[in-house]
Amino acid sequence: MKKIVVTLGLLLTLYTLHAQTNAQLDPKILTSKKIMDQFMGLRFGMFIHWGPVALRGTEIGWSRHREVPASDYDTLYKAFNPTKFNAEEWVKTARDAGMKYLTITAKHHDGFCLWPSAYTDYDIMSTPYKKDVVGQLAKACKKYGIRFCIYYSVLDWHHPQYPVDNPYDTTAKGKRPDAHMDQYVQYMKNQLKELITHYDPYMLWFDGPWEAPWTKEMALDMYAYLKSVKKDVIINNRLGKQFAGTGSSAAVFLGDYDTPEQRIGELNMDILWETCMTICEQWAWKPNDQMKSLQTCIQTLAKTAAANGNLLFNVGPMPDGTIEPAQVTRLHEMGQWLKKYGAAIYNTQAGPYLPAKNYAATRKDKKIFIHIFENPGPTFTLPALPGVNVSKVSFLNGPSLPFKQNATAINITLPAVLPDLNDTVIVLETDTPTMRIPLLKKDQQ
Ligand code: H79
Repeated sequence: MKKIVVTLGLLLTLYTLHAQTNAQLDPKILTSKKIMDQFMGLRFGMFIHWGPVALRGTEIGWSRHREVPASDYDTLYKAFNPTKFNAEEWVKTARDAGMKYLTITAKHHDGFCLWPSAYTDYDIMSTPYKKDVVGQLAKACKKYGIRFCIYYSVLDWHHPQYPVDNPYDTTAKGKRPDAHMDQYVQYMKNQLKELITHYDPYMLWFDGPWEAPWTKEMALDMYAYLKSVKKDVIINNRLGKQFAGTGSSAAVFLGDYDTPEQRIGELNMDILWETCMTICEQWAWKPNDQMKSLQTCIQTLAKTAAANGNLLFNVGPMPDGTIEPAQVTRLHEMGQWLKKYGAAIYNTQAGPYLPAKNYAATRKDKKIFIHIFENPGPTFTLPALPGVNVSKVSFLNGPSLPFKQNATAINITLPAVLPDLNDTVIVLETDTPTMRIPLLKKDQQ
């Protein structure tokens, strides 16, 4: 009897989880595995947070009504004139960094639209600049073979029909005089159709579904609508009310992949994810923002790939339309590393070793790539892989290394100075396709 109750309880739990996932959608509208595999193979993309707020150097997501009074914030567009903006320069910076896709904030929480929208005047055509930023980027991406993606915020603290205008004043919530969520959702659909048909994005990156006016039903309806406009468009998991954003272990979300923010996701071979992270501290540009070291940048990318995720690495361009030279240089340095070690990042998968303190692993075909983050000394010891024979060990794109293997360990002899102080990659060549090797368990490593 007890067993039946437990089984029933388990079934109910499973059913509830199931009902909250993509299973609520017609499977016919889900993005194909082939497209998702291709996307995950890209591994590295550029996120761009930009808009008139760059004139104040404060955060695009939450400085309106806080550091910047709304009356000031909402009129910044009148002075937004990025005359040095050159879409090809940005895209070349991304390509040079080894990035394979680019995601632009077409509309962030502040409601400003970086493209000429037929549905609002709060857009780039009302600025002195008067040129289509989204369109120029889409075109440049096409020219340079970078996949073009669009960020669009569900919540919009500027639009009069969206009920919340101020996330800080709880008494103001839902009290906008012209609030009309159904009409606002129609505005979203109009704009998203406009964006899809004009710019043909590879992916839509939603954000800000957490406020009360946006419901699960609206999310499901929007998802189906977008797929009816472009069947194969990839959609992240932030249309749904429940998105993990906190880690890849949560199985409950709507969309193609999970989106841990400002941290590397957890190793997961089943749930797809992309970490979004800033190159400095703020999403939008701020003067003298603290930039991450090259070592942190490279190791972040390697640790992300070694946890089976993508990295969407963010820059916030300046109000004149250029990316800070120091950031362009840092991205270039990452690209130089990728030129030599890209085979250990692109189109790889994580494992079979689990991410460790001073190393992490990726794999492809008959190769395991060990990313070394800290010099381990003259002998580097890895646990043996049950049933796997290592036939050769070498630096990636470098000389072979002496090694010995027995039933419990692989001991590799290293020179005193490693070729790359940020992440030296060692290749283990095996007799069998490495994806057949199960992930090691914690107690095996
Ligand atoms: O676009 C970037 C951020 O602007 C956006 N997501 C990434 C990709 C984002 N918007 N909101 N959040 C992330 C969650 C932010 C919450 C907080 Fe706060 C910001 C906590 C503290 C500052 C909200 C605002 C609560 C207090 C102020």
